[in-house]
Amino acid sequence: MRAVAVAHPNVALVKYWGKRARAGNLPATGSLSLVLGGLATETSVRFDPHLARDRVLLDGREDAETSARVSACLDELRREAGVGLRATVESRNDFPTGAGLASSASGFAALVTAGAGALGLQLEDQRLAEIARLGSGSAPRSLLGGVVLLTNRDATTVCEQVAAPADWPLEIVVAVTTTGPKETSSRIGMALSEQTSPYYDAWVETHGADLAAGLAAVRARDFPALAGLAEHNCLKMHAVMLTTRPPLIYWTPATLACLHRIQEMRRDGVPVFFTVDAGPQVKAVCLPQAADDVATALAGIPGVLRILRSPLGEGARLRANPD
Ligand code: 2P0
Repeated sequence: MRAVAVAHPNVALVKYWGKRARAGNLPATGSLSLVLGGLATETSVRFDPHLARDRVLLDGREDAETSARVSACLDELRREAGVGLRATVESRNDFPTGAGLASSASGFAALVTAGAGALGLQLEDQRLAEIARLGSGSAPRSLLGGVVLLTNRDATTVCEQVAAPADWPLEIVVAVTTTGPKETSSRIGMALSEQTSPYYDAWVETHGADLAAGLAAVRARDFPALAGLAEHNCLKMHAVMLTTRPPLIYWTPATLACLHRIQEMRRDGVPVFFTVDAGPQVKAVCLPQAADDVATALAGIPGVLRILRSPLGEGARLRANPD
């Protein structure tokens, strides 16, 4: 009753910030994302008749909030399988956790994949996406690979692959500007934005048009169109964050310096654009021929601690031969 799964974090080009309903953790909007195959989370789930409660170790540490979310996902899997067994969950990331690199997305995608595998469940994709969503609204996007569209239909989450990694080989250069966990989690930050930002309603109202434009740009492999749209959507989300009370200022000076540098490079004809999530890291999305220059330019910016590089990756999957 043990299985191990691997999943990759994802970065949204048209983002999710805010919920339609807290019950079921239903996002207010759809989103469009890239899966980062160069970064990985590996999660082992072992159901054990001797355990009185679930035990969750994230990079070797226990954390009550994450454990409660993990148990909520496992409860759904237990219900599907008709069992009451508790589980030991061990999850490791090969990249900084909780600092705006979507570790919860890859973590919960790997969790539900391993959990379903350990219980021998063959769930429909949509059901697995719903269970992953309870843990993290962005996790369903890491169940599939390449470019992924998440939409809400009634109260369900539907994910589809818009392009496989080989269809459009984009590369992502991540500039890490801090390595600690962020001060305000996405879940708390979103609730504050919904309640206090005067721009929140405009964000939701204009989101459908952004999603349609982003999708059209991906389908047409139109890099300049995607670049303009993704940067606009990112900055619009940060406008909501900045106008939240208390304000959510996720950027560092190095974050902003990277944004300026990336815009400058694009003006000079380099195929690159930025996106930034609920943290200070900058993700530069580029065509592969530009990746070396982009990595060198960002590495030279004061305050950039580390550069990570990633091609597009595959969706969550079980490890065939776990040790
Ligand atoms: C995104 N983020 O679309 C946006 C951009 C953060 C900024 O999806 O509350 O950590 O657990 O559903 O999954 C963060 O989402 O939040 C997120 P919860 P989650 O990538």
